[in-house]
Amino acid sequence: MSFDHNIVAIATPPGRGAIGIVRISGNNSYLLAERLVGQKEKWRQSDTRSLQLFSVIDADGKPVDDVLMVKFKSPHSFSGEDIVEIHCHGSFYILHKIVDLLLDHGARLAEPGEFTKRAFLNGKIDLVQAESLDDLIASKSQSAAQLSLENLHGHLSEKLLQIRTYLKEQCALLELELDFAEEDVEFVSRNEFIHKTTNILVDIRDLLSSFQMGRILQEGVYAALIGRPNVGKSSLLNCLLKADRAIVAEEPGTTRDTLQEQIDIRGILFNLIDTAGLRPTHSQIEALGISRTQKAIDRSDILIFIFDAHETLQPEDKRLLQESGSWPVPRIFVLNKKDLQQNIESDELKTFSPNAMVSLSAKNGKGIEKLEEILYQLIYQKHSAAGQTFFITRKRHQQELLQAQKELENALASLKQNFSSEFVAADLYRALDHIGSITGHVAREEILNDIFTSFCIGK
Ligand SMILES: Nc1nc2c(ncn2[C@@H]2O[C@H](COP(=O)(O)OP(=O)(O)OP(=O)(O)O)[C@@H](O)[C@H]2O)c(=O)[nH]1
Ligand SMILES: [Mg+2]
Repeated sequence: MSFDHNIVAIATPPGRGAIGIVRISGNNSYLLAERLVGQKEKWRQSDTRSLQLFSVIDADGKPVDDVLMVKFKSPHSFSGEDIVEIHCHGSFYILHKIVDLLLDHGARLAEPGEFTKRAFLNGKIDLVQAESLDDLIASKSQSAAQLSLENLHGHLSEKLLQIRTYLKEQCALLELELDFAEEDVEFVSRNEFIHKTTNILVDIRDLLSSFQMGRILQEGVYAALIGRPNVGKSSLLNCLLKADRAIVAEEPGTTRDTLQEQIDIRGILFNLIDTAGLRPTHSQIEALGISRTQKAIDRSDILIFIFDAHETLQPEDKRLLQESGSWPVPRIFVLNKKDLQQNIESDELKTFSPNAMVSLSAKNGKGIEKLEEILYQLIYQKHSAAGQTFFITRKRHQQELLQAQKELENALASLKQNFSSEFVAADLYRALDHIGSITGHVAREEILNDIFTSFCIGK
């Protein structure tokens, strides 16, 4: 596919840097680059994929910068078109000057994600890979980067392709049956069809159940720190962060708003949420804070309950414990203030069956590694127990898979009720469309726009 316009953008992040990169993609990108440099013949003769030194000049022939430039020849480039990268010095002025010169020479500014959109439209990557690229750039932890890279390499796409291939074959056979309707032949063995479609449904269910872990690995684990006022929630947040982030004070009810910070524990990202202490209150502000705590609890993948071990269990602790019995996420009990005399009834706490219990001091940091180990193990175990090899990471994938699942269930039901092949085929086609939307084999304009506009410019 060829596009009229040659697009240009700065590919490196804003700010001062040793090097900055400007990228051009399009049929005439070599020519545009030629207009930019003094040594035109050298540029024309230069090999692809090899960096060479050039001098960029402005309209009056004055030098702008000494740069390294490289050509990538279509179709062996990221976008599938001819690409030129200009590696200049990372000054705001120079980068923008080079872009301005290229605009004067006939390029236009790239829209967000336009390089990747071209890669997709030229069949270099599918939509899942395009999204993984965006995720990879945004990744903040080892697990997120690893997962994005696997999906970028086509791990998930291959699985979806297998499903699509099977569905396409079945659709073709069912259509053939319709062509020979008068002769009453069956090209698709009903038993085999039921067996294979059931297997495909299992694959789809596995993919659907990978969503929670996929999201956790990608976005990080949400873990709220909860407990009654003054037990040391904010102190624990600071201790885990190794930074003085939240206000800590002797006065109960210090934290009013929720406060979220990220930490990396052995390659897994955790989003820790410090919350307002839970207790009955007449203060309107405190009540608002408590309702935010409730929201933080609802969105958490793990809950960290904090108790003041220097004191006995208070009615507020007990109320919270009772309430939390029905919450469907792992709960860790932290017995804080280990440095003081211990008065808490830890045996009573055990009767509330926490997933783990740890005694520590948020004040001096003793025991904090144990909590980190517990947090890591909880996620690691969940991950390995699930035994998943493919992960979907986006709501979009989940929604399409849910629809495909529904259509396949309908197809099976139609078949079991001996409906004619056209009904079964119609269900299969719809399932095929939903799977195809994930990879972009069936592409709707608004989906493409949604995906690519969320990219950064220059990608
Ligand atoms: N001795 C001791 N004191 C602690 C420890 N952790 C917290 N504290 C003290 O307990 C008091 C309350 O700590 P915070 O971290 O503000 O408690 P909180 O749970 O966030 O309180 P609210 O925001 O009011 O709900 C402060 O005076 C802290 O210094 C600890 O491990 N040992
Ligand atoms: Mg606090």
